[in-house]
Amino acid sequence: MSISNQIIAMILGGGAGSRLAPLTSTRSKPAVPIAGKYRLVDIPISNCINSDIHRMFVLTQFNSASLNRHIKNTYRFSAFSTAFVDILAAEQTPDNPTWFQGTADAVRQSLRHLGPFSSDYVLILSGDQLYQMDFNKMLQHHKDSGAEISIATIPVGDREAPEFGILKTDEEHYITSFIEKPSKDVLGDWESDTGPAMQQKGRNYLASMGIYIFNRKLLESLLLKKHPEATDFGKEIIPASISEYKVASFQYEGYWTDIGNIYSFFEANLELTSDIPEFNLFDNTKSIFTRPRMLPPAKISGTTLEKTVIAEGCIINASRIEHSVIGIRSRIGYGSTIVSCYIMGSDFYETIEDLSRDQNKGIPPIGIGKRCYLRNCIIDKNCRIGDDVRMNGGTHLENTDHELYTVKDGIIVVKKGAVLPSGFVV
Ligand code: ADQ
Ligand code: ADP
Repeated sequence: MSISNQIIAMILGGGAGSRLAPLTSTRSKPAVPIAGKYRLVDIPISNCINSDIHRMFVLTQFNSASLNRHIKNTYRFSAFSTAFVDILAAEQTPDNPTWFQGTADAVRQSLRHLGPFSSDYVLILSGDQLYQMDFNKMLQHHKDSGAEISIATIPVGDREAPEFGILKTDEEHYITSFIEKPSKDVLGDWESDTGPAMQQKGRNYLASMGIYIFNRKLLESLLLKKHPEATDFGKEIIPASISEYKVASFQYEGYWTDIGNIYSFFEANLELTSDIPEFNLFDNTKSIFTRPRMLPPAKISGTTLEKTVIAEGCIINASRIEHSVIGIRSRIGYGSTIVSCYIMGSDFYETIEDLSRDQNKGIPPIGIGKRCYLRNCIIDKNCRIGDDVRMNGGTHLENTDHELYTVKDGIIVVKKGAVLPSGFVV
């Protein structure tokens, strides 16, 4: 039987989304734009498609128009295939008046949608990670080792370890103990033999990547019968299962990064500008899929470009752009300098009439005006930034939430559709 008939994926699209605010204030987390032209949800979906897993549910806390539009317009499969990507938004039902309480609760409330589909296994994925992984290898390992639950794991160093579930295994790679987000003072007890290559990099702890394969019958019985009140996998279901079931660790050593907060999201986007980015968008066999938009090629004039990624449909006349990702349909005016920024771009072009109306009303057109200086910024979609605007992000700025922008960890995040008048300074 082909893999696509054996397994169904459930992608955890996000809880309240507060860690990525304000990017998540008008859209659900899976719809957040990354790398200039994709959305967060394209990563796990593309990994599934590249692994021949064609049946996917995206579990999200609220049903946003942009997520629905993106999924509907992007993942259209042939009428002769059984493939689908369905969004399951938290819904009130007579027996459950609440939102998803956590990851396990989100899966529990969505189990009834699995009902009619044949599958021996359920793959559970996080929606906020950047990686390219072949889940076939993990499934094969799961079957070969006779596991009932498998967790993908990655060696990490002591700085990151407290952010993850950390575990220990026996010689056969079965997990013998697990602790969710250990504090620094107990870390010493949690070191593992991660192999010489990883040890050399100081990566001595095995972290859960939050990627699980469950035998479907066991998942149903755990969530519905044994632990009907449990809300989380990391805090409850996994720790309670290791002594009772065969829980295997599938060790992965490729690039993987969690992009759940503004700082890691910013870093992961800008990392794409390295000479050889660790997340490889230029790989023939691991394409990241997204909506084909039929945009014109980018048009650039008079700009010095240094380590910059530019998406389709841009019109750029800036003086200098450095260490930045410039998203679809971005417009950047003469004399502007952009350093270490992620500019998401815009959803549409303004017409000549729109532009003259903007001018009459005295509001800047969509895009970035002339002679601006932007550093350490994320500019959400459809912003109107006037001329001579200066935003110099960095750790000298305190965290703040202003009507038009937010500062988090030194990064200035300009809110979607914000209008920054000429001369605006942060
Ligand atoms: P966290 O990422 O901290 O740790 P959690 O906040 O539960 O765990 O989120 C896991 C994923 O589920 C994220 O993609 C999140 O957006 C999503 N999610 C959370 N609540 C949700 C909800 N109510 N509805 C839908 N989606 C929801 C987990 C594990 C750790 C592991 C790390 C690896 O618990 O053991 O080390 O992932 O990143
Ligand atoms: P993309 O995948 O290109 O990012 P989205 O579907 O999220 O696209 O966004 C494009 C959105 O912008 C669509 O809802 C589209 O209807 C909207 N849009 C297009 N032209 C205009 C316009 N002139 N004014 C406002 N919204 C527009």
